[in-house]
Amino acid sequence: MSADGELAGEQLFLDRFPAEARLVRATLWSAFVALGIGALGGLIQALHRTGYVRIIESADYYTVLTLHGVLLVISFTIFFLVGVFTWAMTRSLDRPVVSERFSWTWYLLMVAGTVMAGVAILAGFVDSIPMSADVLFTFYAPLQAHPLFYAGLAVFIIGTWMAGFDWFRMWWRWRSETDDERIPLQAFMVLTSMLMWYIATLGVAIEVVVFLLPWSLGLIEQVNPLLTRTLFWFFGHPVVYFWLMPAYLLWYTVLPKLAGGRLFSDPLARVVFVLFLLLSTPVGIHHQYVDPGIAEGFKFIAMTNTMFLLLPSLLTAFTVVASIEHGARQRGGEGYLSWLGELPWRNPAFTGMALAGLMFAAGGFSGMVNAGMNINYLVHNTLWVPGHFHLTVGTAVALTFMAATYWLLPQLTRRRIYSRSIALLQVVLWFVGMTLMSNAMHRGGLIGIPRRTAEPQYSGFAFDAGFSTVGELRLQIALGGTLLFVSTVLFLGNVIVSLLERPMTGEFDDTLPPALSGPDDGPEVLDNLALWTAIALVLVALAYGLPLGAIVADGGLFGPGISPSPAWLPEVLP
Ligand code: HAS
Ligand code: CU
Repeated sequence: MSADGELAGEQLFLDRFPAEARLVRATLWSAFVALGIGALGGLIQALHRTGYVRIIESADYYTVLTLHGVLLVISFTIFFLVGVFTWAMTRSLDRPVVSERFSWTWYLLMVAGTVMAGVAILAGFVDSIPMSADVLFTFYAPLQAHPLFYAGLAVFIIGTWMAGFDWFRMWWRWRSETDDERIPLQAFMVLTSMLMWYIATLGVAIEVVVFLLPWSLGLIEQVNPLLTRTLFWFFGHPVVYFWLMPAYLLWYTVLPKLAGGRLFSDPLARVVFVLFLLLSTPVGIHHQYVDPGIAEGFKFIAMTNTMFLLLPSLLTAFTVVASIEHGARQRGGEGYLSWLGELPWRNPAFTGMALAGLMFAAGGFSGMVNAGMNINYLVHNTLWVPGHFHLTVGTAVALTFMAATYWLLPQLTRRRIYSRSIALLQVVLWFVGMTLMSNAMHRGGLIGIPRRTAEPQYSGFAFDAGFSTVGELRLQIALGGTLLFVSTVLFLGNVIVSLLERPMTGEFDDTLPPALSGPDDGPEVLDNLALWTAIALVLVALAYGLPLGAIVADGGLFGPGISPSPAWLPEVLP
């Protein structure tokens, strides 16, 4: 075994670790169920908002939007990533999970949490059930959901914490047997992502358990909305890197192999993950530039931290593209750019991930625009922001996960993908659909079209302020959204039909080559997880201590609060 935990020329993952393969399959199937339902919600919304097809009442728009958001950005992404992380830990440490029973426990908790939250959301469609959770995936006060929704979230998050503990235990066991070896790269990526997640979820755990759940149960009368918003964004920014880091894990460790090459630099990859651990959390206030009640200075600090946080992604762009180029040159590619033609574009796993990376370059750019305090005022709460996150989580992450499925499926099920051509068409359709939809969303945002509304037109206000006609943007959004839905159906259909195929015979090469510049080329301190965690905690305390203190001092821990019921209106308004 190499330092990177690579096993050359051995059996499939499924043969070496049957129990772990079963668990990973379960997490992936759960992710795909969430993807299917969530995507349907997306189609309904895109057609409703643009006015082409309206099968729901506008009053139900937020129920659909919450279903779409929660199922896709919380259930689909996180179920998929716990599968990738389990796969990556097992294969890179070359050892099974410590206790299968424990692993299935966290998986079942995550399922239970999703079902609880899902039932609370779906109940919103049925008027006779006095339950709803139309609070969107940004579930802060003053919107209030049924307690079942918050309880489901809490159970789900506890499941992810236990999953992280599972992987740490694997690593501790490995460590006790191999004293001076560097942590294999994939394991390093999983552990740093989880440390980041533990810090980030402190915010949402306090928000939900101390404030929102007791409030929705009626145990406390009111909450401080700004406090719950701030605690939400304490988690709400780093969660985006929790989705992104597994995609990066795949770009760093699988994509170079698919391109026919090797990762350019292992130490650089470690630096990137350490930077995410350090910087992901102390930036959350960049979602609150327009919130009154947070001093401008704190917002400025969040902006500065955000600009530093661009660094790991810029490093990734360099390292991953360099690795791909190395692959192309290994395959005979030459010239400044003509090597691009030598890449394995017929391989859907490669093409999907490469297109996801290309789109992320655009999504990263719109993120930089969001992050600038003054430009943010222009785009905040407009359609620009959904444009941004459909490129990031909706493509960099989602398309990478779908493309990775084409590579993981044979290792996990011994079934070949039913149709590589359909798979190729699927990833290209996603790219085209998203180009149309996100481009129109960004442009719509710039001319002032708001986000989060079923009726984006205000009477007496023309949005087409010289940019383009609103009609053209509407058409692009509806068409793009429809293509994305078709792409999802092709993906799920292809995967399901693959499972009905006969088990494959012959070789499937699931080994991963070591990096060109290996871990020993970097300083050992990179692997000092305790040190990086301590620094990360200090940075969080510095970024959040004073703002949170000021919010509590001004507005009280549990008040003044705003009740969601209209009954308070006459008291507050003159
Ligand atoms: Fe963001 C809002 C700033 C990245 C997700 N973001 C959101 C929301 C979501 C989201 C969901 O500062 C909306 C939340 C809500 O509902 O209100 N975001 C940033 C910045 C980055 C960023 C600075 N966001 C992400 C990622 C997400 C995500 C990643 C999900 C996964 N975002 C913001 C801000 C807001 C915001 C403000 C608030 C807006 C508002 O007003 O409400 C950066 O991390 C981006 C860095 C990225 C780059 C790109 C590097 C390029 C790479 C590509 C390499 C190419 C390859 C292909 C591999 C600098 C790595 C090679 C292929 C070949 C063929 C060669
Ligand atoms: Cu953010």
